[in-house]
Amino acid sequence: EPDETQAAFDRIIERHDRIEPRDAMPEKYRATLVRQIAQHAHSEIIGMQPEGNWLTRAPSLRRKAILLAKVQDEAGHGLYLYSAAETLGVSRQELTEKLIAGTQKYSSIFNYPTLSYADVGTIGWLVDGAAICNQVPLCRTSYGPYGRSMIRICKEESFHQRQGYELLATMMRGTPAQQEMVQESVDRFWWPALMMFGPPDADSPNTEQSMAWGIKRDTNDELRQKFVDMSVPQAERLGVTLPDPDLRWNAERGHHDFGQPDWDEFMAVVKGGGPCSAQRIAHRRKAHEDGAWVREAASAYAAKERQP
Ligand code: FAQ
Repeated sequence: EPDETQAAFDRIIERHDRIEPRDAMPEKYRATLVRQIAQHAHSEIIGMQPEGNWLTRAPSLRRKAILLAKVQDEAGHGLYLYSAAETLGVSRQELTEKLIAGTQKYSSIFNYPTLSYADVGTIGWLVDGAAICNQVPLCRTSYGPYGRSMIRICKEESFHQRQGYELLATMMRGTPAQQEMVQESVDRFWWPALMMFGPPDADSPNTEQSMAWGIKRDTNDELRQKFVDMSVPQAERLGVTLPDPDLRWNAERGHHDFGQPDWDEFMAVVKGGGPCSAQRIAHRRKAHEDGAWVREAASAYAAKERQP
């Protein structure tokens, strides 16, 4: 019987069709999805902090309203993703506890500080830009609930990316001090943005199996290349320089050649040694603990409602 179950699963994967929550699936497939979806959900939730840092200091009411809406969208993305993970038999509570305990990861990018208001624009342009590059193909991932959650998330991320680009374009039409602020921000975020795609394929332990299962549709290096190719003309249009002396068009390949991020820095950040890692987790822990009474009250109310 287990062989038959495996064969049914393999047939669905071969057809590029969807695995749904009630379908039988290998335990490792389920565990890989829980790992990736939880990491993705945690990224959205932790990702609210760097930009949230500027909510009270946005330069106008309009910019404040935009930023508030964007940060709220990220909370929504986190919740859709926790719901997708719950279809695999894990609870949001359990995943949050693992995040706080440091046994589950979130994207390296959110361990860097937001030092100037231009960072709000750069995060929209480059971080949401990288997120879209990575997530559009995930709309076709083999696990149904994950793929479906990606559709709306990608629409919102595209809007976020344009918002960031528009903010930077406005600053680039401003004073020399504003232009310098944008360039300084792009200099800090470019390399961490490239790291978002994960280690080079040769050092990526999960890519091969995740591609075979149709969880990932492209490799880390393929998506990184796509992101560089997409960002170069946008940088030119903005009038900013990308801080990579090796960046140039390669007519033979039909792609840009580019330098490598500092992979030792990446590994250190992934292991919890990023400049803001401790602060991000401490903040999340406090919010979770402060919210305990709300969860208790909601459960008590639900129990009362269930009584005949
Ligand atoms: N940071 O073998 P691989 C957003 C880990 S966008 C931290 O290549 P995989 C939107 C990896 O987990 C950001 N850890 O792994 C937003 C693995 O460790 P493990 C979220 C990383 O899974 C914008 C180990 O390294 N997006 O939030 C990173 O096949 C603005 C080996 O790596 C997603 O999560 C990293 N950058 O490929 C929000 C997208 N890279 O788990 C707010 C979905 C790798 O074995 C503001 N995820 N690691 O202990 C994916 O596509 C994949 O999981 C990858 C990694 C591509 C990230």
